Amino acid sequence: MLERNWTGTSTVPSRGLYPHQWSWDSAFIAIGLRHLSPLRAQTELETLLGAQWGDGRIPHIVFNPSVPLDAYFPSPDFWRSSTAGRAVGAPRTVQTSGIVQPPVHALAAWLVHQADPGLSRARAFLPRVYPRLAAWHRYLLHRRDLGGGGLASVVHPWEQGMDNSPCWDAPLSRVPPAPARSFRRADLDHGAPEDRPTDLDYGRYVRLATDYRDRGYEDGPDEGAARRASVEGGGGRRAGRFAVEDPAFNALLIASEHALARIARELGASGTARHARAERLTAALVDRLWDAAEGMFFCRDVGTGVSAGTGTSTGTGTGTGELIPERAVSGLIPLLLPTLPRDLVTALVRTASGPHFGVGGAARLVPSYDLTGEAFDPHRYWRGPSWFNTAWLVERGLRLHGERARADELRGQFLRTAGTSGFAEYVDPYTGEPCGAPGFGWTAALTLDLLH
Ligand code: 9WN
Repeated sequence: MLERNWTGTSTVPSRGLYPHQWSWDSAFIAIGLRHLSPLRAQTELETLLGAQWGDGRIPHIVFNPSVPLDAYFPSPDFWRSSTAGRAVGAPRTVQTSGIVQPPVHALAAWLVHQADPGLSRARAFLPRVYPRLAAWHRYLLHRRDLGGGGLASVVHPWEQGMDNSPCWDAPLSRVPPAPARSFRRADLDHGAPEDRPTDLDYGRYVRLATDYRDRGYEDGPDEGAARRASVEGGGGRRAGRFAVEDPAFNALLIASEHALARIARELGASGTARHARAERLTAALVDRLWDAAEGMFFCRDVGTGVSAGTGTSTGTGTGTGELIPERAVSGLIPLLLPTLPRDLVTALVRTASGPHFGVGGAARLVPSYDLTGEAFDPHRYWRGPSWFNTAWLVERGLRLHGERARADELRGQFLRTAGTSGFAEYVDPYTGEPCGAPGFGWTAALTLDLLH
């Protein structure tokens, strides 16, 4: 799979449906590739980082210029990165999207280095990627703290990577959809409509991306202005209609911050300040997104018209700056964090194996959404199906916290289901039936990782 999806400088998630380079896909793919070819794994990350913007953002798609424009929507002529994003430092020579995806990259870079430290040192891999990864985290922590509580916000469902999760239903309902006739969905040339987001979802995705592009991909005032505004009591940055603090996105940022600390140490600097920042972020994550009664993390809605909440109570979720009471796999992923308080670990493990997710019981892998939830659909993308990258993250978290038997069980299920599904993009959480694209990059790569 990984040979077939390799383009010479990076790996596509799937030849048909996703013919370009995707940001978090590349990080997961590098984590698997390191066992096969550490050089290719390094190259995968270097290619992605080569498309980084001047303000530090790593774009969610790096377009392959030899792929026809109509092969994927939205294409480079929609994003217009090199012109619309000029003020915030979009690269001139490579075309990219203007939004981001979860920051798995520093974690991936550290794991790739560890697979072959000799090659890594000979190629000065870490000295070259470290400043870029540091700038990426700086962008997220400074430009994207839209809720004012220290966490990064996503400004589009595509940024969080779980595109049509029911978590987005309430905040997205504030977004008027772009007219269906204003764009053509190339995804439906490859995927079954009942496995994909709806046309109404797409209308809203297009509206949000168009508005962001038309604002020149600006995220808000500079740091000095933000500080002045907060001293004057006006809040910090400028959140748009859609702005959400997501537990998985922030947990991956924290895990990557710990990895950056290790990279700094390897390069002869001190990692202490970074570990300390990761600790502060863990505390902010717990303070802002943990729901003790539900035993899991939720998203917080901080979009326009929504004042940044400070408490942890669950509200109705729409327009109030409160938690969005939808149980999704994203809320289990902070299990990955090394310094999560023990009582939260215990509660998360209980929630994962209980009726809502059925991990190790009724479900295969980890369903993307609450099995008992009203919006649950076993085939529709991130509204129920099990995905391999999230199962890999939960497996890692279980193992880290000493839940060896549960981790072994999940690993076994992962490997069996990956094989029988033809390395599918995602599967029905009850039957394991393959859905979405076959021969999917991160499914193959993470299989390799679990085999090692
Ligand atoms: C939009 C590439 C990407 C993944 C996302 C997944 C899907 C794209 C789409 O495919 O999103 O970015 O066109 O649906 O949801 O997680 O990175 O594999």
